[in-house]
Amino acid sequence: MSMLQKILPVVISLFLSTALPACPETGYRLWLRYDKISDPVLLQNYKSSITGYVFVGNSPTITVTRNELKIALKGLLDCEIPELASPEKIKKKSFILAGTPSDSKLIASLIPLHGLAKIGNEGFIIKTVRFHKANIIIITGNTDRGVLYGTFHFLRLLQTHSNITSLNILDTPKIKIRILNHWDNLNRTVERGYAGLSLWDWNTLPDSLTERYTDYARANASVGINGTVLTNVNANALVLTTEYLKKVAALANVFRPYGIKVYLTARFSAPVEIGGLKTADPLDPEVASWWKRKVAEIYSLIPDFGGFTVKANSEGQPGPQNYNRSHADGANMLARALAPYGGIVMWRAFVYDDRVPEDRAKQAYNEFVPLDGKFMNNVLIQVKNGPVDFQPREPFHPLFGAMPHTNVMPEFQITQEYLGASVHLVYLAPLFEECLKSDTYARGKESYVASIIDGTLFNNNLTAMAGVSNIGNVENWTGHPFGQANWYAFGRLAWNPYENSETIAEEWIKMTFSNDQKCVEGIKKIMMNSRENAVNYMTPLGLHHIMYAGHHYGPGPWVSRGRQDWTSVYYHRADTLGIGFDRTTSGSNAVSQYFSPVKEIFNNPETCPENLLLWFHHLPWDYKMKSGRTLWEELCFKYYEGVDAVRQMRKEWQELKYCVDNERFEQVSELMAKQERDAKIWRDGCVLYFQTFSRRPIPEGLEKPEHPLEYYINHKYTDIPGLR
Ligand code: GCW
Repeated sequence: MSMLQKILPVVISLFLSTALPACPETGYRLWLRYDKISDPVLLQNYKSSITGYVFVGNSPTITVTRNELKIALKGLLDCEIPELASPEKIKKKSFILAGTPSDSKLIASLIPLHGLAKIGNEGFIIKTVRFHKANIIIITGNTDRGVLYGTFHFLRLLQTHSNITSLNILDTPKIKIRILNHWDNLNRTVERGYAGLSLWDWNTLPDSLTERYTDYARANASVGINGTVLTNVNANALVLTTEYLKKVAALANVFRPYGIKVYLTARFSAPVEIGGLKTADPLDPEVASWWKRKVAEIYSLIPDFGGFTVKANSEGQPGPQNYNRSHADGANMLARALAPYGGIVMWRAFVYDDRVPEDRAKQAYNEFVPLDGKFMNNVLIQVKNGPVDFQPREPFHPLFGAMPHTNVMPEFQITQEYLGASVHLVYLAPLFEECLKSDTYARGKESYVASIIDGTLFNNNLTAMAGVSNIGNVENWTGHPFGQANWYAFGRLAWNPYENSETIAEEWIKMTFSNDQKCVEGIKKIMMNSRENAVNYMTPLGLHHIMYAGHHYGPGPWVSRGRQDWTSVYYHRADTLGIGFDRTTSGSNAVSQYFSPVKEIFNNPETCPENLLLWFHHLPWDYKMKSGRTLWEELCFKYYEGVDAVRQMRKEWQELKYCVDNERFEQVSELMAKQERDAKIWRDGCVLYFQTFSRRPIPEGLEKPEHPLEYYINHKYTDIPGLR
């Protein structure tokens, strides 16, 4: 055999193995990819630090945690890491020991009590301890759930290529209930959902439990989410019937080991609709006892059921006001039924009258502040981040800080109803962070929204944070690959509302795309700019609620028909003199709902942040901005800046091709092209429309809109997901 004959098969097989494409990337694995550590030195280092692992305890939570670690290590370290027997007998030099001190004497002896005292029942400690010439990485908590969160944290350290040589981490969530709100209907459509159908396949439940339910729970647990409201706040009472409750129970069983409790939306009129009663009046004893029986039934099927989320007397939903009762009457009646089981009520403050358009931004405050102190301890008032409705930018909701004797929780929208659906790349953590870090001055300086909702400012024991989910049954969960970052970031901020969106972005990028420093920086730049860009091409300078009627995807500043406070003209109030909603003391006086000095700052156009200017002020077109431009010019510049930034982002993305797999690279490239197209529609439609009032030219040097205004007014969207 010649030399060539000998080596040919080897060459061919080598060629084949390198030429074979890797499995196509679907995005299904989210940030829990567990691919082999790309840096060989680090890989070696990790391998020598983790030569085995041992878990103590045998609860379902410990079982799934052990399994997660096992799968993750196999992927990350590219070898089977052995599970070891009892830790005392281990001869290995370096291994992981995970479990609670009550399940392991060794852990109890190595972890100081004062540490454990600090971490409550969901926190964890990760500590490298020297023991008989061995280095043990201890992952522990007071409960198995702490061990679960600690394990995910440890895996994140590996996934983000962190140093694990001498660990000493103590972490505990600052908020008790970290919960997703699914606006999922029983027919599997998802209100404001842009990622396919609902994950919950009611037709095949309770018998068929697909892997996806487990993966959903894993993903949530990995970021500390511990609750899920399965159904839409525009609720269907049917979910409370026995047949559906059995289906809910089946999901609860899947989620339980991952520390996730199930909650449902309670339709206020359920006693009439499914209970056969004549009324749903919360003060009627029969109604109260119907709910008590219903709640008892729920707990007989789901012993750790979390409670109810309720949208009442809002946008046509039934509620206590139908019977001349207050929100407190309604919430407390449900809370009384849930209290014996430890259940809670999350009662939404997203209310506005369907008759009187008193400035809509003021109505939740007006209705709820008089009820402060009247809600039971197991009730939380769930308040949207801003006073109107999840707009690209709003000031923080004035209810934060205004109900010191009530549990108040924020609700953020992860699904991008007003921010480009699953087409636009918009990293939302900066929006969430902006709200959480707003200083309300409720108790003087440094009364941050975060310190209200984490219970520290007013000493609340019950704390929560909700996010309206962007998840559906499409393969990659969120439609846009970057939508995953918003789910991730919500979880991380619910765990710690003081966290920075930039840090969170960095973690997510490393886990989801690459640890290559240039790549991380490049993607991070795109993400960190993305929200401001969207604000610029949609609603700069404090404009709001000027979107397309119905689906809310594109611009619609011309929308003027129908209920006044659902139109755009109600909000932007443009006329030949100027633009903006006067909410000052001489206007709707919404500023009065804020504490001093916030109200004075907002009240004065000179001190009002420019990015909220037209939220609070109606100003002449020639009003001088800080840049020296007139308001009209500035408005144009902002709109143009927004589109330019999308173009820039597209260029930056192209430069990242080298570090992103083909599938996601192409998918994002295509989406960005659409985003640019539609950002331009936003810009041109709005600028041309406002120009009909300002009667001023588009400033020199800015490109002319492609079409006349009529084109934008008549434009129909045909290729946007989830539009109905
Ligand atoms: O933002 C609006 C949405 C409605 C939604 C409502 C709410 C679930 O347009 O689709 O209804 O808010 O938050 O209740």
